[in-house]
Amino acid sequence: MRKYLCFMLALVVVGLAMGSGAIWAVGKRAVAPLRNAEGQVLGMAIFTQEPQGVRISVTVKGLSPGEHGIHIHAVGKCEPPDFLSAGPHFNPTNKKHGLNNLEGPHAGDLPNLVVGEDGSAVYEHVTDRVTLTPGELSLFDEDGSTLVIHAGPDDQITDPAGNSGARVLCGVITPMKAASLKIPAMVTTALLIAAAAVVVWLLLFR
Ligand SMILES: [Cu+2]
Ligand SMILES: [Zn+2]
Repeated sequence: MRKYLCFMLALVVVGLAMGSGAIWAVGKRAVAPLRNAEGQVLGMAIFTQEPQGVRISVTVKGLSPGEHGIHIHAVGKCEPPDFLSAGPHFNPTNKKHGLNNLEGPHAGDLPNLVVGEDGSAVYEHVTDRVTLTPGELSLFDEDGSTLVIHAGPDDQITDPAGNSGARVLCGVITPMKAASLKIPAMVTTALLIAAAAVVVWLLLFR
C-alpha cells in the first residue's frame, strides 16, 4: 500500500516537472531582427515579459537622425519593400491612435525612437498594454505581431498611425524558445531523474 502511495507521489512529481516545462515553453522572451526594404538587418528588438509589463529593448543603426515612430503592428509578416503586410497597429482593445489621444492609445503604440547624429539608437520602454503570455493582449495571437520603425516622427494623436510616414524597418516578433527552455529544461530533467530514482528505489528495495 505504502509502495503505491509513494509511486503515485513520484508520478505527481514527474507530472509537475513536465508541467513546469510546458509553462516555460510558452516563452517569456521574444526577439525581432529589424530589416530594411533591401533585407539587411539594421537592428534588433528584444522583448522580455516582466511583472509590470513587457520590456522592449531596441538597438538600431543606419537610420536618419531625429525622431522615428515605432509601433507594434498587428500581423507577423514583413514583406518588403513597403511592409504593408504588417497590417495596422496592434489594437486588441479597439482604441484610437496615439499616446496623447484621449480615445487612445493602441496597445501597440510606443514613444518615439530618437536616433543620434551617427544614425544609431538605443531604446528601452516597458509597456503593460501587451503580453508575451497567452491572453487578450498577447503578441502571439493567431497571426503574430511585428515591430515597425517609420521614416518620420509619430505625432501621437493622428489616427490611425500618427503621420509617421513610410515603414523603413520591420521585424517579426518571434518567441525565443531555446533561451527560455535552457534553464527550465535542466530543472525539468533533474526532477525527472530524481523522480525516476525514487520510483526505482521504491520498487526494487522496499
Ligand atoms: Cu507603425
Ligand atoms: Zn497606433
